[in-house]
Amino acid sequence: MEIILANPRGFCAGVNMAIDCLDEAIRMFGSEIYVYHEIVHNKYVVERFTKQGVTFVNDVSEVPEGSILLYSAHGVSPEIRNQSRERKLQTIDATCPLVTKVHLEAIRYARGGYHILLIGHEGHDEVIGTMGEAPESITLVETPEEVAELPFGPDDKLAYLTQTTLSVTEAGAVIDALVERYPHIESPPKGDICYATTNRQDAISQLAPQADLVLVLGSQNSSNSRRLKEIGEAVGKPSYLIDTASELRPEWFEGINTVLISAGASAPEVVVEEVVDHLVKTFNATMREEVIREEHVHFPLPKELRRLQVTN
Ligand code: 0K2
Ligand code: SF4
Repeated sequence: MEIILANPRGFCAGVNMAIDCLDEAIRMFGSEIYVYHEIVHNKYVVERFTKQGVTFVNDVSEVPEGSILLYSAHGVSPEIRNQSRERKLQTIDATCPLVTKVHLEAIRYARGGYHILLIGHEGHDEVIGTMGEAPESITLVETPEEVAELPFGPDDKLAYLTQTTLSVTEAGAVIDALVERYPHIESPPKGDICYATTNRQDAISQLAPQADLVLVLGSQNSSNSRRLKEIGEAVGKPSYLIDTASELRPEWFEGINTVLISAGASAPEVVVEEVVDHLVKTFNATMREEVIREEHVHFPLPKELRRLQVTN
């Protein structure tokens, strides 16, 4: 058996920053720290921090007054920031700067009198945060079919934004439908699907044709990881999204010669290594890594960390 390791895979700059931020906060203040939602959508990462004593909450009211609350990589709405202020929480914002960029675009378009069509998945943490910036001025659109149902006229001032972790192909189909119906619709020049999402999808698209099976490391609630598995399926290969090597099933490998392995932006490299080790031990597999693009993106830790250090 041969393993192809897709590169880029795994942690992106935003996830690295968010995880380093929480590690640093624990080092500075001890583990009595609260995190609003999962720091990233990955079971392994969340369990690691839970074992260290961190508490993940879905509501600000769960956090004792005056405590430290860290916002996850997916960002939060202004309402959550207000609730935190009311509870006198000390907050650390680990939102990825590329998510913040979408928030700022939403604010800018809303102030400019535009109605925003946000392409994204209903109920996703990032979508809830972005919509919260201008709830009256944003409508969520998930599919090209929904574009036909929109109530806006040809002369309305419209703009579109997207969630950062969508399928480039699926989002493209929604954008095409929007542009066809509203040729004057505006959008930020560079788009919102981030470099890491794009690169991991491109790697699977390019490499899956060489494989008989695609394994993606990541959690079921991770949007970008799910999209990677779906690309494997779209290429016509059996594809599985798993958290750890313990989920591997012997029957998946019957008649399989080449396995492509990738990992979502929130999946740590250690779970990739466990899967590779398992395949090497079980099938005497050999491995080659295919780099389709170099990544050199790095985000600094949020400055509140230093400010809190001074005041605590
Ligand atoms: O892919 P998702 O947006 O569900 O989020 P994660 O799996 O946590 O990946 C990191 C991306 C966070 C923000 O874009
Ligand atoms: Fe930021 Fe993209 Fe990573 Fe999300 S997937 S945290 S937007 S770099």
